[in-house]
Amino acid sequence: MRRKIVAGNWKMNGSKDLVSSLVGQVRSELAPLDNGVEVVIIPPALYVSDVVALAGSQIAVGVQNVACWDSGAYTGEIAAGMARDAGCSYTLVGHSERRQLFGETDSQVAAKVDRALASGLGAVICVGETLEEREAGKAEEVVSAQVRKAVADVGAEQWQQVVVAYEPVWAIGTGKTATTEDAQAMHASIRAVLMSLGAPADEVSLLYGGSVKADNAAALFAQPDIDGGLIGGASLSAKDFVSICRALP
Ligand code: G2H
Repeated sequence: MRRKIVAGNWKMNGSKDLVSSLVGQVRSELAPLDNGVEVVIIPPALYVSDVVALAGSQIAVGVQNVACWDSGAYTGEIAAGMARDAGCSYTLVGHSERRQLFGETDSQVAAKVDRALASGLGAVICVGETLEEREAGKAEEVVSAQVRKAVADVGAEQWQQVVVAYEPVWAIGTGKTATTEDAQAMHASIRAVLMSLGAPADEVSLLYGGSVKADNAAALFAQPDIDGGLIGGASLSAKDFVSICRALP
């Protein structure tokens, strides 16, 4: 049985005020929800403890990034073990904004996955092609290579901590969404890649991300290989985020 997950990535947005208004509202509106969805809130790291304090048992908390190292002279970095210590259960790894704006490489992504899993965090590994790569017919090749490199060191007993989020770069924050058919095709291809690597691919949750909204979530989540979503902009509204959580079958 694969976990159904909706994770809200706040990116560099939010405030203490948003934490207290949004988390409380999401928590109370989710209370009667019985579709088995695992809800994760991923605020900026400075607000993790505030979200943890308000989240209750129905909402898990994550960080948006962790370091490649466990500790030491790495000013400004946050270790996976620290995120775990602060109450996080997940971290994003390799979000396209990290790859594109901060030059994060496939080998750094693999090292972060390794540190996250060793620290007991779930790693939401983000992959996705650019518009140029899609138009050149290389989307599956690019995404497959990203997946293979990111999970190269995952141990047989660690797969239950791995989640893959497919986020086509051209769909992020742009209002454009992949068609349900294209999204499903890529998710099926990612699952096939995981299977070819010897992973228990049917048990790994695959999320779609990129302009998921309250009005397009249900169609995406109805696809057989889409197990939930990674939500950016729409996760900053309690009403929209809860609607998306409810859209899972
Ligand atoms: C993709 C997504 C969340 P948005 O980055 O990671 O953001 O939903 O705003 O496109």
